[in-house]
Amino acid sequence: MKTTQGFLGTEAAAERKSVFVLTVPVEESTSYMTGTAEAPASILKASRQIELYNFGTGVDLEGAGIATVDTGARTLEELAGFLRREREAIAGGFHCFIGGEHSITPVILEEMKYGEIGIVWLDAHADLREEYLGNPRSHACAARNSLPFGNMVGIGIRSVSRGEVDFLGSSDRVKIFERWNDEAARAIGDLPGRVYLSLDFDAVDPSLIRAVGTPEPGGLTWDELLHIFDHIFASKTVVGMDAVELCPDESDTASSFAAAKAIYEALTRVVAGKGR
Ligand SMILES: [Mn+2]
Repeated sequence: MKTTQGFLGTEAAAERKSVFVLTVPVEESTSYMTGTAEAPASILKASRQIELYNFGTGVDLEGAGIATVDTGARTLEELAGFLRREREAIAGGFHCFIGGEHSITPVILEEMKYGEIGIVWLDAHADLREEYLGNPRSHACAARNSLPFGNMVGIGIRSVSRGEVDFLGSSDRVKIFERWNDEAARAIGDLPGRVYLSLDFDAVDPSLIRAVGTPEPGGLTWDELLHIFDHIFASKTVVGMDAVELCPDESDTASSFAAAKAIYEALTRVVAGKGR
């Protein structure tokens, strides 16, 4: 397992790795705009422009022990293989996986074996299809395929198929909300004490992050995203997270920067002692 200078330009000392940022450039089933395999590199590059001192929270990430690991995984099979080999090596820290497409999440949940968890799913789309374009492991099925690992609360979701509405009506394992509100907060409260956070960047309004595969207007504001992080990290033990589906565009540095900053805001809360 090779660590390099990476997220935020930091390099963790060998003895102190509290956070593993793992890059996962998997792109197998993208259905609209392509390029999410380039997201980890674009996010790492943008992250080097972020101040290590977080003015909003007062937390300083200097020396926090953030190790960036290139999984080298281009396919879901390669990701599963990497996690089987390296799970023990990264078990001591918090995991933040940077995709790549959303189909990586159920593979992570299966291989990391987090035990009893709830799942917080920030996304524009329900991702609850049984199969999409003939592919049961498509990004459009990622939430459905994650349900065996824990009950789920989806937030920011504003694009749902008729079939998914029927499934939601028949399942007590998943609740979805278009906005972040008291009802959504209560639903998170009903999840187990340990949760996994999956952030699809299209959950955020495209006025903030436009470079995604399927941009949907009307998403979460920046303040709402930070409130969700505050709520989850304060009220739950977050066992790990992923951040997926950016499709970087060289002419749109704001999207890559906002994506990097969103990850930074979450990791700030981990380092502040509100993670696992
Ligand atoms: Mn998604």
